[in-house]
Amino acid sequence: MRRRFLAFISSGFALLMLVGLCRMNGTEAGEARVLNVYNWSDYVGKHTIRAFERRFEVKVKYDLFASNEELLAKLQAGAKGYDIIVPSDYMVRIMIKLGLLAKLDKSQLPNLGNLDERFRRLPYDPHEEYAIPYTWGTSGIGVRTDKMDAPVVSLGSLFDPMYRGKITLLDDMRETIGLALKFLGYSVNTADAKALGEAKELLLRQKPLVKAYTSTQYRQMLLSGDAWLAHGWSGEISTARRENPHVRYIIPEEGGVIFVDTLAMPLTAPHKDLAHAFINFILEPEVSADIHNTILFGSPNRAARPYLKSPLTDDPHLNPTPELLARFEFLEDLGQATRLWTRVWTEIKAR
Ligand code: N2P
Repeated sequence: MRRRFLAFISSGFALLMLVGLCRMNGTEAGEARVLNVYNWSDYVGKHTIRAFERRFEVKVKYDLFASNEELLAKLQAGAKGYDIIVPSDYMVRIMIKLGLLAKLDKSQLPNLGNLDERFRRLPYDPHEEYAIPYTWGTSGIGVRTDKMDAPVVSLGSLFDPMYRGKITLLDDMRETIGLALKFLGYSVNTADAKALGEAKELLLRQKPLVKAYTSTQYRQMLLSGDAWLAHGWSGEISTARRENPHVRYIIPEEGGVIFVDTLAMPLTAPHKDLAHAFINFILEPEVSADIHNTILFGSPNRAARPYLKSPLTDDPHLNPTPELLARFEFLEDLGQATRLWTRVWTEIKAR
């Protein structure tokens, strides 16, 4: 009995020693088993997360945001658990300015060379210190072609009383005020109070036609027929076409917003080594191609190109000509004008 007890005690002791050793070996052994990813919805490949978990024997925890402003607010409110976040170009610049991002250790990112040169050292992060391009895309219009008498070519359709109750707009200050500005012939980055006033009036007049301001439901609403015209993002709308060929993503003749979304690490990321492993994994050609063939947003990865398939490779609205691209603008940090924009947006949403 006593011997059994001693054996029990000593095996317990051995266990405690082991746990202690793991702890002493750095938090890694004990904690690095989890990677916390904060991403947009439907923004990863079918197999990406499972494949990463298996290869690195870790668990990925996944959380979703629906706009860059939501992501920023979350970090500013002190959220500390995230290892990987996915801010767009202009938001990377803002986050760098606010000191919210950690510098990347490029020695842990040997696959960086797979990126297309055109996506290296972009203006929002000129030394490629903080953010690695993940996708690119545009915002335009999702159309239920079977409900239209004529092809939709202009943003004007979103303001047409004929489609009352069948229109959705993104629940996104920059995108939706940007859309109104574009329609009026202004820049999506204007700080001009008069231009913003006109955009506000236009959006308020349009409001009775709008079924919903949503960045997450419009795909489903197009499919169900609750929406016939949806302001939304290129890849996301294009994926709806797989389920219903009457759904089509179109680039309006006025142009719109073009973006590069990135993988970045908050300064407070608890598992930075694992975060690097994740970014490097995503940069692998076949992993990357699986993501893009799934979500239908553009790929910045040159080495993945041979694995990309239709419609990503041949849909003209996912591969706009340089002439069409010239009508698109990247969003910029609005600086001081952010407050004016926020006020306008609050008024539009509140009324
Ligand atoms: C996809 C969201 C697209 C991100 N669900 C736009 N920056």
